[in-house]
Amino acid sequence: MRISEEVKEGLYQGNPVVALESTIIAQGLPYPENIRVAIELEQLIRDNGGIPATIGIIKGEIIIGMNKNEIEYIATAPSVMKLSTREIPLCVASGLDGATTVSATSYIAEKAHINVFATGGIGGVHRDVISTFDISRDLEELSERDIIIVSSGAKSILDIPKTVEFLETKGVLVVGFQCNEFPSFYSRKSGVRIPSVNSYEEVSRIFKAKKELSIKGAILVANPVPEEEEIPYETMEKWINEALELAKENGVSGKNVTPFLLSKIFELSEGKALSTNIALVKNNARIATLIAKEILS
Ligand code: PSU
Ligand code: MN
Repeated sequence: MRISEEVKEGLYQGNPVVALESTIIAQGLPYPENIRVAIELEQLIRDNGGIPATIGIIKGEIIIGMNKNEIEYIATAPSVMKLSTREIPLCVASGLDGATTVSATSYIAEKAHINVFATGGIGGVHRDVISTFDISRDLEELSERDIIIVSSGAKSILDIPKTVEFLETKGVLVVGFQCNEFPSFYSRKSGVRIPSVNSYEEVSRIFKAKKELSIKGAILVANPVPEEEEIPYETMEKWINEALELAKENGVSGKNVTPFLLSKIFELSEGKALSTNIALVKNNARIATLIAKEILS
């Protein structure tokens, strides 16, 4: 495991470090936007007074705080594994390249004593769960990690009510950042009500109370996409159903489902979904940095 000098120094000095995942770079966003966004996210965190720590694995080495070359490498290398926590040892032991999902990133971030993690959307319970049993490892992992994760909820390629129920079963605290509905990634609504928090300070107090009480499990801060970038729920529903249909026709299964659906939605929306995706991740990185600062103050 290698921690970059910047991140090491930041942690040592008690500065706000924010973890970022690499699956969004390698499998979530298309090239060349993936490189541009990864670099811009880091810059945005720095501009807000934080230290970015992009996490991923290159040739078997776990890196916390990838540099620009490493980000470019993971964005373009031909066979980058998509890693949930269980595959970390496989990737490390075989000396392979791997991009970390929410589950693997939160595991590694916690090991490095990073408290806050920003992403786009988390994995969840898939709509066809009854026949496929497909529930993302993200949910179980978050139930065991001591971290704050800022995400725009989950995509409605998933079954959002079941995802939120499962998070409750697993003991993951879900709070809406200045909202009381679990956001569905591209749109601000989903119909699922959640408690709301109004300030960074409130999130920080909850995090500290949870620690003092030794209650394990992440705090999922659900931060809706900015209004001006939102795609109406009904429009999304149409594209999602088309993408789901295509996935079925092509026999896509397992860990290929999420990346397949994402890329189809980008195509069907003629780029709108991509620009919304980028806007919301950036907004999450900013909010995560401000929360990380508050925790340390
Ligand atoms: N949702 C998105 N974009 C993403 C992902 C999810 O909108 O890039 C990625 C994240 O890394 C998440 C992973 O942790 O997909 C979940 O994959 P799966 O459904 O295979 O567990
Ligand atoms: Mn899955």
